[in-house]
Amino acid sequence: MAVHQVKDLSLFAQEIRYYTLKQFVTMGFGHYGGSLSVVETLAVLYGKHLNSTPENKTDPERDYFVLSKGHAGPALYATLFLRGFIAKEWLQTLNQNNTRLPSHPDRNLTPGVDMTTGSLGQGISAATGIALGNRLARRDNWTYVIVGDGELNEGQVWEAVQMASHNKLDHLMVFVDDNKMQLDGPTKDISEPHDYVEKFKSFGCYSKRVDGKSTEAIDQAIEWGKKNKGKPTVIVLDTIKGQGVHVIEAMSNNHHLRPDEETTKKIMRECEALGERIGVST
Ligand SMILES: Cc1ncc(C[n+]2csc(CCOP(=O)(O)OP(=O)(O)O)c2C)c(N)n1
Ligand SMILES: [Mg+2]
Repeated sequence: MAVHQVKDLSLFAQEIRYYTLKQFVTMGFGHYGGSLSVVETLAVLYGKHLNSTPENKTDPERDYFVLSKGHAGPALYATLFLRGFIAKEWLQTLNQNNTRLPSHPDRNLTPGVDMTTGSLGQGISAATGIALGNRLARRDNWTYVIVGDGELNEGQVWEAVQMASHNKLDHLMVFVDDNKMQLDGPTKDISEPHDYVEKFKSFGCYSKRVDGKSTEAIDQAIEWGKKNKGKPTVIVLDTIKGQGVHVIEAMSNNHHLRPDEETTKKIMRECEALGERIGVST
C-alpha cells in the first residue's frame, strides 16, 4: 500500500516545526537545535517517500525509518502525530513519568518508532542490519536513517557504512544532518570533518550534498537516491542548528536549552506567529 502523499511538503514541515516547539515549551527544556534541523527531512520522508502508515506499521514489507540522532525525538513525535500514528494529547507528555514519548525514541513505547535510539552511532548500525535483513528476505522496501554531523565522530558509524557498502545495500538511504554544530561547539573545531561527500564516496557509497532547508531539494535528492543501484546512498544535508526559528538560530549554543522566562516568551511568540501563518493553533 502506497503512502498517502502530503500535497505541500514545505507547509507540512512548518506544521512539524510548530508541534515540535510546542512540546519543548510544555516540557520547559530539551534538544531544540538538533530537532529543528531535521524537520524538513522528516516532512519529505513522512509526507511522500516513507511507506509506513498507522495501518501497515508492523508489516515487514513497509519502509523503515531510524532516527539515529535520537535526541531529535520530539521532531519525530510531531511528525508521527501529524501522520496519525499517535494522539495529539501525547505531545503534552514528552519525557514525563509514564509517558509514551520519552525524549529519545523507544520502539516499545511509541507506535511508528522502528528503532530505539539515543546512544549515538548505534541507530545507523541497526538500520544497516534492518536493510540487510530485508535484502536477505528478498524484499525491496527501503530503510532510511538520519545521523548527526557530530555523531559521525563515532567510529561505529563508519563500521556500519563500510558493512553497508560491502553488502551493496542499495535500499539503505542515509541522511547526514550537517548543521555544523554538536553538543559543545562547532563540529570542525572538535574533529575536522573534511569533505563528507568525498568520504562517503571513498567508503563505496553514492553521495551528494543538498540544501537541507529546502523540501524540494531533499525530495529531488531522494528521487535520485532511489534510482541508484548497487551501493547505499548518503545525502548530506546543509542545515542550520535551530533551523526555522530565528531566536534559536541566533544562539551560539542551542544544543540543549532550558530557556529563561524572557526567552521562552520569545520562542512562544515565534511559535504562535508560525501557527497563525500556517493556520494551526494549540
Ligand atoms: C554515545 C553517545 N555519546 C554521547 C551522547 C550525548 N550527546 C547527545 S547529542 C550529542 C551531540 C551530537 O552532535 P550532532 O550529531 O551534531 O547532533 P545535532 O547537532 O544534530 O544535535 C551528544 C554528544 C550520546 N547521546 N551518545
Ligand atoms: Mg550537529
